[in-house]
Amino acid sequence: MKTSIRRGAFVTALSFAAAFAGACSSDEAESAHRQADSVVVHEQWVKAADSGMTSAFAEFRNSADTEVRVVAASSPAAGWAELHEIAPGDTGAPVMRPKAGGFVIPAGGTYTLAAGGDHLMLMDLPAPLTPGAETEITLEFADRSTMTFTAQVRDFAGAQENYQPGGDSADAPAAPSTPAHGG
Ligand SMILES: [Cu+2]
Repeated sequence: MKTSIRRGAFVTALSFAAAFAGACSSDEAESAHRQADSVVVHEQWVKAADSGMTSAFAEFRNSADTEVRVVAASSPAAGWAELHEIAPGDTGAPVMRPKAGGFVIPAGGTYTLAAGGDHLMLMDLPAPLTPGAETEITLEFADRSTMTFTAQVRDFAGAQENYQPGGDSADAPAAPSTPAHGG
């Protein structure tokens, strides 16, 4: 698939970085390099859905020598979006929920979003997403840089996990270990 990536808000991010550079010494800002600039996306697609919510999947590759962190996502195809993981729920059955800390793409490494695992959740769809259509998805990184890519909508029967809204996962008891959930 041809990959289409647009770097968003470049001028805004530059001026933000300039204002930031003098005062901040955190790991996330130690380099003037924007996190979004070191990431490319492959194999991106969205599960077709008539309404409600659906999942988006992709593989991200980070060419930088430091990790980068995806902290938020948005899409014109969704009222809002979340970064999700799949984990054992209260009953032991797998549920999906917001992933604490976002998606960390290791230095020089990849991070894969796939059915049965981490994914982008597109919620409150304003219109059906039909197979063959395309939509844009924008990722925001920990340094507030952004990247936008185009993903194709595909028919897919999997990725049917129940949604368990987040907010208290940090306080939850340790989940029992379970075999990897296929999907
Ligand atoms: Cu989800």
